[in-house]
Amino acid sequence: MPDAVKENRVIWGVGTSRTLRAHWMLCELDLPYERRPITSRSGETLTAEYTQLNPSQKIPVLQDGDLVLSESAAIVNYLGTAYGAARGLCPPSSPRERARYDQWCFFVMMELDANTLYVIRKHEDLHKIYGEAPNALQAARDGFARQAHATVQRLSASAPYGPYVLGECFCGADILLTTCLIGAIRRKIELPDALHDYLKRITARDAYQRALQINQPG
Ligand SMILES: N[C@@H](CCC(=O)N[C@@H](CS)C(=O)NCC(=O)O)C(=O)O
Repeated sequence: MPDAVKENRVIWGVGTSRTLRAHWMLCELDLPYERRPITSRSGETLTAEYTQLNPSQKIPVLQDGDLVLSESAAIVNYLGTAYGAARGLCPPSSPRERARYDQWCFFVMMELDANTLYVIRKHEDLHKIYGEAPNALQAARDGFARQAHATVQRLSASAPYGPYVLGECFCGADILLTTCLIGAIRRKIELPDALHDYLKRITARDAYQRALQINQPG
């Protein structure tokens, strides 16, 4: 029996930056899992079976034994907490370090994803559903660029400085940040040089390269 079936670990969803986060963390951890390659806007998230797993009808979802988890950041952090100790991928446990880690996660998910990239996706790619909204679109693009500069300041304020968001150790928050920066480049938002340097270091990781392949639809 394959390890993934034995361990009953499944990721639902491929093809988006949010599904990439879950596959990437599993690749970092070298954990076996089964991949259910459903895609967004295909109707596959609307079935009764899937809605039971995630009432929001969105990807990704992780099943780990009897645990069912949605929200890409929660999946990344759960996997790191549950399985990351040996690889230094556990979020920090001291209250202050954990607070700094959470600050990165919430900052990225709100300011670089929900408030900006997701608004751009809605009113650019999905304008037939969400409507044309040129002012909202421009504000989201400008907002991302502004928060990208804030990211550089946050990175340089992190002690010790780099190469990762918490300093010397790669962590789940780097996965969240990287997927948003790649999304911004795809949408032709200019990024400061420091973020291109950051991306060069992170995207050279073998686990990232493997996850990119696994996250391909099909
Ligand atoms: N906050 C959620 C957002 C998930 C999300 O928006 N997923 C999109 C694809 S990137 C989706 O499943 N859309 C399907 C749909 O709306 O039909 C997360 O980070 O996991």
